[in-house]
Amino acid sequence: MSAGKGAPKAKRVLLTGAAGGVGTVLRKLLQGVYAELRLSDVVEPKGLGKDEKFVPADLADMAAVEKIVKGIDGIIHLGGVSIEKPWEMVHQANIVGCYNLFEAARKHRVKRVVFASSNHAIGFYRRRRRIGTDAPVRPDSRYGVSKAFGEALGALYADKYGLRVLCIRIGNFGDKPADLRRMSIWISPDDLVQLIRIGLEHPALTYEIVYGASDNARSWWDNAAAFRLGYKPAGRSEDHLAHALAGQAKLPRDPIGDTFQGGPFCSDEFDGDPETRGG
Ligand code: 15L
Repeated sequence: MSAGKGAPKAKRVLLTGAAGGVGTVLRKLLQGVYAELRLSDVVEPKGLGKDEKFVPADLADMAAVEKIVKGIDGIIHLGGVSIEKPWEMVHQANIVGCYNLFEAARKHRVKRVVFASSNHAIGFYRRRRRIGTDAPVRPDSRYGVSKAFGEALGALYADKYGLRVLCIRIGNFGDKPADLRRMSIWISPDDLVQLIRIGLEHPALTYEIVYGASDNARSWWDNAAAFRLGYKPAGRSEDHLAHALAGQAKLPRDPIGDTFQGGPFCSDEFDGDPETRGG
């Protein structure tokens, strides 16, 4: 299927986490693509245009979540905490919040959810491993566990309640890869939009996990599931190697982080034996 410009504009789409780093870029790239793009977050996004619709909601508040989901066909769920945090914060935003989102979607007959999962659901695999989306999760943080939870919840709501769900294990989103780890996991904004549109529009999608990665020569991941759905990444991290090397030179030494795909998320709080731990 073509996920390019000019595809159907009939859908009413909700973007959660609209005020965050990824949401701020996506909200601009998705303008005019769908009939409605409803934005939500706990705080109002900066520079909101007159024609942009924003409805605030705390994901941990089910009544508020039901309100933002009402009348929507498809959800891009970026909301929640996006890095490692104390358990209480991860629990409220990414466990309770994610449950509320899927449950409200079911109640209000939303057809599709694109769930922003993360490479940190599989961060404890070694860098020498090449893994597909069928490898067991290997979270590197409480945050990574919450993303694995979201993927599992998505499978339940797809298999039991007929929702169409795409989980995108986003690597690192940005204009350029910031360091050597990101050379392997980088995704350009346009490539992420392509994957999101596959999630919102592909006629054969039921439930799938894909890697949110551009065409990276150093990738650790087999993204066959995305390619089967027609994904054709255009970004190539090798084109930005000089930028990544410059960023890498500024980083502190991190031998544990450098062993595993999740990098600093793995070395943070690490209290084990890197020889025998991880996948
Ligand atoms: C993520 O999941 C985070 O949301 C983002 O802030 C980056 O840390 C990214 O992973 C990464 O691994 O670079």
